[in-house]
Amino acid sequence: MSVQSSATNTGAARYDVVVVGAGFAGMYMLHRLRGLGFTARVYEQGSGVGGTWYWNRYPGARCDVESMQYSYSFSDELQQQWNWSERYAPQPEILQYANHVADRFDLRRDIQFDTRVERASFDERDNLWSVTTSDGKTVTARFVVLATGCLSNARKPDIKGLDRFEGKVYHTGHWPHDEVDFTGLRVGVIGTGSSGIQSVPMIAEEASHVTVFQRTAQFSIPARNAGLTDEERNWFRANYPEVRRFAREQSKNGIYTEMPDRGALDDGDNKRRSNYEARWQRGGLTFMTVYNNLALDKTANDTAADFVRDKIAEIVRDPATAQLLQPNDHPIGSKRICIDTDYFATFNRPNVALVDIKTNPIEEITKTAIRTGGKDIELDALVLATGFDAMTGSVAKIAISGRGGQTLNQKWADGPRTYLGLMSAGFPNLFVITGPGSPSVLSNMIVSIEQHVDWISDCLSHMRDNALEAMEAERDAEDRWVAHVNDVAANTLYPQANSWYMGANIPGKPRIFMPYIGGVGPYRQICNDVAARGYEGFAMTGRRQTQQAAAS
Ligand code: NA7
Repeated sequence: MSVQSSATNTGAARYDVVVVGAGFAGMYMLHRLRGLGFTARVYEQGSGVGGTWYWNRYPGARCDVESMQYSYSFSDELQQQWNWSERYAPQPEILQYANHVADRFDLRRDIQFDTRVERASFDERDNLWSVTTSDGKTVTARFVVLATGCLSNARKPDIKGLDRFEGKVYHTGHWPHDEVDFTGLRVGVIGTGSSGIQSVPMIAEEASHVTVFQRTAQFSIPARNAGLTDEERNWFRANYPEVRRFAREQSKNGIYTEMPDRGALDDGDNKRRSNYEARWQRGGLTFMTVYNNLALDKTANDTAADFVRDKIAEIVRDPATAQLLQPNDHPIGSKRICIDTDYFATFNRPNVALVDIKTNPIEEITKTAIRTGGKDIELDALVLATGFDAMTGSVAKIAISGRGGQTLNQKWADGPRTYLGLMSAGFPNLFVITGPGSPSVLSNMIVSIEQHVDWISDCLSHMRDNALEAMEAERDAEDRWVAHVNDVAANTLYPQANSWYMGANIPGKPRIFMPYIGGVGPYRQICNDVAARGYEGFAMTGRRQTQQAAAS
């Protein structure tokens, strides 16, 4: 492969790599490509960098991984110098960080904003992708990297009458950039996943009344968010080599924390309760790593679920509301656990009501109200905290055609199929970052992003060094990987929940457990071993072989 200049005399600009998306994945991909001397163009539909943090601006939006760990590790200067202000960074600060990275590494000059990639087609004769964007232009590239994000495709629910509602309607995943003021308004919030749970307490402080429409009660752990002290920041800065090494190589979820060495049933009731209490007081996602079998053994899981249900009953004063808020239809952790600030306590406020739409589904939305159980609840504004077409939704919006004109949507009609979550057979030179079949959303995303970007970067260098110009997942390797991903998931409690991990939140979407649950450390080792064995399971060809194949 030769490094191309960014414009050729054929008219269409030509790049080594087109990257789709300028979130944390796209930005780091661009940085690495530049460092290796590849030409690259990034297309981003938003007007700025940050991806999911650009779109998710709802009140209370915050990362559920601690700031000192939800940050890039590729530049030691950056991680030593950036000052996170809180234990869990709020969305504006994460976006500020993304902008800082874009400026610091001078990324913007290769990013075209306000531009969607509409189509990408692979030309088998020349091993080139043709990429058409929403401004009507087409460029060519040897490689395309989909850095489109897992939680970027906000989903508007199909609720009868929604378009008829005359008040303002907001989606948490597509929040306006201007200030939204709920003062004095009666607000309805549909959805009680992470976005609903983070935003309800904030909206309740402003609105005259909030009605929360709950289909599924969720497990949520207090964040215990607080300002970071210098001492805490400095501890991380001094220990980053080990923190990052552990997160990458040893952890399951890309987070530096204790690794549990015993199961929940190995302890007696009192000891177990005091362990859960300690984690509840500490706050955050590590509640789920107090024991090593909470995701595997239902009886063990029940002990943690019961603990949280008891906490809800202690916090919420009205017994009927408390009971409704207690999740009882899925194991704790099998839907992404939420991290909140005063979510359950918010239901003690006189201006907050909970409506059970599992028993009484929303019948329709009228011009001024939501009708459920034959009753109209009058509202001035509506917040849809209804989630995303996760993991595959943003990819599916692009018309991608590979070998023989097959589209990726056709190939993935029964669920996504990838080898290592990185490539899909029949789509040469097309990489996905944190795609289905990789740890992705089950992990600290930045750790997984950096691993994929580094692997892809090494792979492209290898191809250039060996005059290779096409690479493709082999179907056998892909089939084996898909079977492995399914087997690992089947041994856990995860498939027991109707979660977005399973595609269950989108009517008609195939039910397949999409992320790889084998753990960040083991997964990295598998990817490294594949590369060390000459990219085992991938077919790599040079120009001459391609021409011979085309001629025969
Ligand atoms: P989630 O976690 O997918 O939550 C969406 C919520 O909206 C959930 O409570 C859904 O209930 C509910 N929902 C979705 N569609 C409907 C309809 N049609 N009617 C009623 N209720 C509905 O999205 P979030 O944005 O909160 O969080 C996504 C991730 O972002 C999160 O996991 C973190 O990783 C960050 P359901 O549970 O499907 O019954």
